[in-house]
Amino acid sequence: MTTELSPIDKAKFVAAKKAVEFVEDGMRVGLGTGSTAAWMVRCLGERVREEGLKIRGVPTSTRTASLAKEMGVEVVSLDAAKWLDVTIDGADEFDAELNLIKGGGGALLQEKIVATASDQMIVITDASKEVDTLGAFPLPVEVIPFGWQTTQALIEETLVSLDVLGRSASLRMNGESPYVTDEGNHILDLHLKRIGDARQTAMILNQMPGVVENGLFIDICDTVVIGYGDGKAQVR
Ligand code: ABF
Repeated sequence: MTTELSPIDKAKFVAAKKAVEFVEDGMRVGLGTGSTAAWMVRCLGERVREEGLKIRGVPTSTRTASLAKEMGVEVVSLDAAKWLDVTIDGADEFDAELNLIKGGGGALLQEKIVATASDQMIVITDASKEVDTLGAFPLPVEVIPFGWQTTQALIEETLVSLDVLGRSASLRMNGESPYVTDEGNHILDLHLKRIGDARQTAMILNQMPGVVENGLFIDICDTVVIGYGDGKAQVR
């Protein structure tokens, strides 16, 4: 399965493969979004088909829901599952405290709801996403379409008082049109370069009326599985 993969894809695959070892029969599993999470869904599907593993998966996007069904993983809604044993998802950045930036794939809202409703969140990643301080990756913020430019202006104005280096926000596009999330919202990518106080930044952003959620995951992730191109994986 891995012979023809590039080193980066192999790293993602081995992280995913290692992480699905944490999944046990009968578990309710949050299924993340993104290319690394897609490997995890494929690996879970393999265990379902080959070992008869019985799980219920709660996808964090329509993309993941389609892939899970294709792979033979039973899909249920979060409300049907009520609470999850574990969520396995990718990330855009993680630091030494296992705080994260997520949402580059546009699914941060469902990802945060699902991860927060889980006993355990495992992040799967390659080593390139580890940082000393979060913020080089643009921070995604999901905003409602109504008055999004006013919300953008308010965010930019507020950033002046926060411990961040960059202060601009751009509307995420999908070709010529604004990107639309699964919940019908838009995404502003905040170019902060360095987020000195991630907890405060997350709190202040979420106090703004037009903001639905931000991509800072603080104290949510319990474990990070880092995959490497040589086929090794490290659990932290
Ligand atoms: C999701 O997918 C996101 O929260 C994150 O933005 C992205 C990571 O994508 P990939 O695994 O493709 O790098 O987990």
